[in-house]
Amino acid sequence: MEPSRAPVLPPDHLAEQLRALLSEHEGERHLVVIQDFPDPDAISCAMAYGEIAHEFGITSDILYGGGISHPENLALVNLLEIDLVRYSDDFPLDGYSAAVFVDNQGTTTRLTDKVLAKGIPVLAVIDHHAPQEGLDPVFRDVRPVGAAAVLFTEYLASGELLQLVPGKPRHIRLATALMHGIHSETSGFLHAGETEYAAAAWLSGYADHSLLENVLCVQKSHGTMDTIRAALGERVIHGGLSIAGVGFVRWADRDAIPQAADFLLTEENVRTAVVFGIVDPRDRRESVIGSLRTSDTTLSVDAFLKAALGKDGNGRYYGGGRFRAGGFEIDLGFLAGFNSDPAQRRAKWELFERRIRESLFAAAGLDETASEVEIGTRSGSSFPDNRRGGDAGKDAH
Ligand SMILES: [Mn+2]
Repeated sequence: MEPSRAPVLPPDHLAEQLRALLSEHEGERHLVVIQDFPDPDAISCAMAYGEIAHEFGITSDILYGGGISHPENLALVNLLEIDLVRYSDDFPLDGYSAAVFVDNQGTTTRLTDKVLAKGIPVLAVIDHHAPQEGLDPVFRDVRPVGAAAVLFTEYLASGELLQLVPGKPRHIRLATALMHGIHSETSGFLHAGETEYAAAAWLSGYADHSLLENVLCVQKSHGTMDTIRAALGERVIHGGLSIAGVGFVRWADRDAIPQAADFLLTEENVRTAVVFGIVDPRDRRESVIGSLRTSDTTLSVDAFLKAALGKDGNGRYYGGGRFRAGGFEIDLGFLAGFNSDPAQRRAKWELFERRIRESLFAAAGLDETASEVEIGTRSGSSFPDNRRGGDAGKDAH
């Protein structure tokens, strides 16, 4: 008996709809907007849109507003020769006929307002996160699959938009990138289901597996190792929840925070891990950035982080998430900015560390005093209740 196979095809003639739409836009120049801190899923989707659009004589530029520091992501970009453009204020937004948002719906990129202000029409939103308002695209494909790369794999498998040719270098790189996107977004297929496996199986006919190995086997930087060591030393575990404040983290080592959370999650009896630190970006304000990872399938990460950390003064939640992963960003507001006095830096850190840790344990319904591990000196409960800090964003790192 033939085993049943999940068809690698998008539902509702979405591929045909996209083909019809792109045919109407032949010869244009499009902007592909990805999240501020692009991950392999986002990068591979942007690459896939570029290749598909190319078939319609459309040129596209991939734009992001933050940074790429995760070594694996840098390896992906370098080894697969992907052109990404980091937005700066002198980037010319003129001359684009349309913008598309892939692996996001405009809420995890600071470029959305700039694109809308420039009057660039939003042609497509292709994403797998929970549906969000704010953009009104001509084409919308938002489905809860394990990676946005699955959606693009389905478009390719349909044969409606672009026929992949085995052995063609551009297509090898694209299939390898999408495979990496699915691999990374499902934690190495640990959280993959039939749909994700079927997409990966289809891609395996075109991908270069030794190239994928090169992307995956990147050593961790010294900064990442230091952050993981700090997380191990500072972690407080109670009721399966492991929380670690790692202090000040260099901008270049920002992606060490999710990697440290991944690492803490591997400890026995830990079901959820949260790691956070103060990051001082060069072009944005100093903020607390945190990552949550969980193996608890019953935990709604999004609801948990929203309940724990609340909203900023503009009504935006400090945190949010998706299945098994989430992140938060809390602007330091008036306390932002470098101070060379170690005592002041320490006091600032302790203020935020305590407040965030207490909020997380409280939202989890846990009384942390039962298992508290002392971290430095704390000066009682005289901290101000200041949770409103300005322009905080959220992204699922
Ligand atoms: Mn994604």
